[in-house]
Amino acid sequence: MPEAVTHVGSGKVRELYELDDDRLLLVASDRISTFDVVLPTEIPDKGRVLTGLSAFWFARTRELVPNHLLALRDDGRSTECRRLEMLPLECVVRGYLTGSGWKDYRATGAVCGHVLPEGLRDSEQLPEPIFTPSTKAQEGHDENIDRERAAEVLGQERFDQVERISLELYRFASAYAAERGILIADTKFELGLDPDGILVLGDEAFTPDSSRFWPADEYEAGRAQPSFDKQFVRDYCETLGWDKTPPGPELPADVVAGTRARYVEAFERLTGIGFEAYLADPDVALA
Ligand code: PZK
Repeated sequence: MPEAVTHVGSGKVRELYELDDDRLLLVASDRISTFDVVLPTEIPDKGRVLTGLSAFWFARTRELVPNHLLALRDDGRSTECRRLEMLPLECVVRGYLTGSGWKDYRATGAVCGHVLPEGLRDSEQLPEPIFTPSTKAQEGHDENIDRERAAEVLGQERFDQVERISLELYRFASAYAAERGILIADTKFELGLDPDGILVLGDEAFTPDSSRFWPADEYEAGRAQPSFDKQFVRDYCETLGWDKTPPGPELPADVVAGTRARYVEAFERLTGIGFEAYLADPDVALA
């Protein structure tokens, strides 16, 4: 008899269920989005790769900040989590200038109130990583907010703590990943409070869906970087002349296989764990 669970939320490619008053179940599907559109074709095991990676990072950052992970289920794609009071903003850290950061910099010379040196190029590494929070949009894109506004929303003391922890997490994971050939250009976390008011890391952490992963050996400032995980999908979509509005195109088998292989490669490089070993026993990601 399956347990009765209430669906409490959907992300683009994940679902959230209530297990009881204190616990949620976060389930990562094999769906993939590109250009902000979820495609009709799934990437087999993508949800397991992302869940395993996130669990790996949670286990390795628990001394920096506690996290919501309670248990990994045997299916490899579902995690039981502590229910938190989530902060009303997205915690973004950027180590490289890309996406909306690059756009804001070109327009204003600053990103979320961080005034940056002149003359930085597309995808260039920043002198120091910066904390660039954004609002949680109900639909559409999150909007960058400056640090003054974020400090108003959270209170100065909590803001300072959130910024410090976000930067520590990014520095730890980006250094670790860079040694394994993957640049984490930027990343987004969700932090929440437990019933004692302790700051806890929730959601997923340092997955290719919550971060931009770039292949280190192809990195070159001054141009857009290939995506470690989604580049085959993007390249294929560009051959179609698709206007990037829903519905998205079906993916051919070779694009699916190549993309699956890239996700598995990211998992194995970062964790040092064989993906088959993870499937046999997901708890190896926590060891
Ligand atoms: C929570 N989201 C976003 C993520 C979705 C929705 N531990 C937690 N406690 C309370 N709330 C949340 C979490 C977490 N994680 C996260 N919404 C609520 C979200 C993934 C899938 F459907």
